[in-house]
Amino acid sequence: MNDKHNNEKNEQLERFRTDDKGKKMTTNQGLKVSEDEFSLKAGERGPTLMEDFHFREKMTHFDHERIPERIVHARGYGAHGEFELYESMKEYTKAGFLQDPTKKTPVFVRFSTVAGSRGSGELARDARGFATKFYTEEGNYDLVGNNIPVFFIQDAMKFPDLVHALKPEPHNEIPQAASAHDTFWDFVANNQEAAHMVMWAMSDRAIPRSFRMMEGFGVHTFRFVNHQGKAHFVKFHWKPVLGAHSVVWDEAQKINGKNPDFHRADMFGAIENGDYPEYELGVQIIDEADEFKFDFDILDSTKLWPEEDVPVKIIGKMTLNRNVDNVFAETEQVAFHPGHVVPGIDFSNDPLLQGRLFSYTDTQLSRLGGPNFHELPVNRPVCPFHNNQRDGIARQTINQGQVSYHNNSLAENTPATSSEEEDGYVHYQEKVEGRKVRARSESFKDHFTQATLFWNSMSKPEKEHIKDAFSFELGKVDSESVQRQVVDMFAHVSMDLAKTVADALGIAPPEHGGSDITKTSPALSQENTNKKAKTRKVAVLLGNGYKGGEVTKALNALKAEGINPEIVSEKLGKVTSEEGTVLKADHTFLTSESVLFDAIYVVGGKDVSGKFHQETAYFVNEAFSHFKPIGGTEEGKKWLESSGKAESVGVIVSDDIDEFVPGFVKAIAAHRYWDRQIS
Ligand code: HDD
Repeated sequence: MNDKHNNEKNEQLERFRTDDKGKKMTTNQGLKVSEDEFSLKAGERGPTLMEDFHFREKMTHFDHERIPERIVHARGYGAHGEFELYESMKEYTKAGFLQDPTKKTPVFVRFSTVAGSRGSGELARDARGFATKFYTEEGNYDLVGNNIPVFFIQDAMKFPDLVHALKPEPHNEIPQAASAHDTFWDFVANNQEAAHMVMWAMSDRAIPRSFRMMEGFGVHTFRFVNHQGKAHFVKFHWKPVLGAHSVVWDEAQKINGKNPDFHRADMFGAIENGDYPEYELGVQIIDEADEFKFDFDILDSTKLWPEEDVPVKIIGKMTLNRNVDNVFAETEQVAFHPGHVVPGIDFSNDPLLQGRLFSYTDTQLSRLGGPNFHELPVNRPVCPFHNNQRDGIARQTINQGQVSYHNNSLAENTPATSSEEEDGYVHYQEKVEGRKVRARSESFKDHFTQATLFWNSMSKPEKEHIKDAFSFELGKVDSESVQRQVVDMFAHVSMDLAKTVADALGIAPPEHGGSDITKTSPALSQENTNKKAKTRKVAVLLGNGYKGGEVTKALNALKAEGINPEIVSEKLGKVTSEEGTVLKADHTFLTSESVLFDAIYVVGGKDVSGKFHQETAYFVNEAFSHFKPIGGTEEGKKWLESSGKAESVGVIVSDDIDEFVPGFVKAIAAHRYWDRQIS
């Protein structure tokens, strides 16, 4: 039993785990196998025989190992953990898992990119899925969100169109995991409600440094309902304790080549290391009476509630502390659904949410092959479940008894329904009236105010990154008409943005546009996030002939701050100091690159080759151009001084380790030095 961080869910999963190591091989029927290398043949060089049941079983199973990948969010990474509440939320909701701060709730989280296939590079410019399954005592509650608080469209009716436009183009299946192509931007220009989310997608948010360093949002407006039946509108937020951080676009593209598994490797390593990723759960709450108090419609998923207007109340923390045992069984087969709710959490009339309530079960039917996917270990609730649903493909439960209908007398009308007092789920009795119409509400028609709010809230470097992102993406679009339409559209967000992009594309600047929105929301800028050095990865460029005592002292001091230094040298194995002591290289210049690290510590050594110098120059120059902190002692310090970099911001050099380490740790926590100039 994997008893680290045990809880109800882990105990349940334990019943399904099996370890084949050390066991005798059998067929699926339990028959011991005598030979597993050669098929049964009529003579050594003869034809294979039909009666070879072992071959047939082995091959048949293999032939059917794959299931359809998710239509969106195919590339994902899952982990187990738990959620603890800071304070009871009973004033707002009767949800059992939000009542008692001493109670911990097991969770499973799956992070994902949206557009790419199952094996695609993880550093795509894309939204990230952030889906959480809370295994509560009242049933599973799924918060199926993204790392962006708004969405491209307002009505689920358009979701297939959006996804068709975003996915690789159908005539040549190009490009993989990228929005930089004609159909996506054609969709954007002709469905202008996308303006706000596109601003986010072109921002640093779409290239996170780590799943551990990104926010999560439930996006839609939901309802909290308390024991007295009083409802409030609510939006959910996950705030990463390490802060929200990103890489730069050039780096993202290189990481995709050097290590397309970068995000999962980062997550897996952090959890195995005991650096458990933590996210605080926040809620924004609006009284029902205030529904119409805002200059946007709270049912519109292309709008956020500025945190300065509706503060985020932090109510608990989720810690991810256990990697899965088997990616297919858990991460691939987990089935999320925004409609998996518990008493005390209800829906709003957001038309995007309402459509999602249909789509998620429907997709599991083809993906997981039938209606019994709730029986898969990862999907089972930790509380018992009883009803009259029966049979279907791959049914595992053996329902006893004669009766499978309601009402009945033969089983005393059980399984019985529960009243509201007995915690039966009762839908919030919102009064609804209106004509049946297919229309967009007048209150959903402003597509640009919040897009400009987002733009206004960005720091200067963040704005530069957005301009570059638009210029990159539209630079990959073949149709000049589409480029023109997009530039004209975003002129309504910012003339500065639109003109810069037009210039980069070599097309005429927009003639009309501009915005008179001046409001900002500082919470939207990643400049204002938590900044910590803990868990950051530092490449230590080390060659033979370094000062052993000094380097060991520096490495230990960095580790004491929770930083992970990894030694990069010319070869794997021993790197010998001038005193003859030895450190082990974790990587070579061939197997690693600066883009895989948060910071570089250059030490060098007295006995290094010309090639070492050349490789170091490449490593450091690249990290420098990605605005990363760089440290140098010994030969490294000299090299940084002679190359002119030592004077730049975020470059820390010293001969005194006691002085060097605190300065370097501070620089690592700062993450990036955007205003760096080559001196
Ligand atoms: Fe969705 C998967 C998040 C709109 C239909 N969605 C999926 C996943 C996430 C989201 C995180 C992956 C879950 C996992 O890890 O298994 N989706 C969102 C958010 C949305 C959103 C935050 C807007 C606020 N989605 C949305 C709409 C529809 C769908 C409007 C259709 C009406 N989404 C799906 C789906 C998927 C899915 C096709 C594919 C795999 C799955 O459901 O299980 O049903």
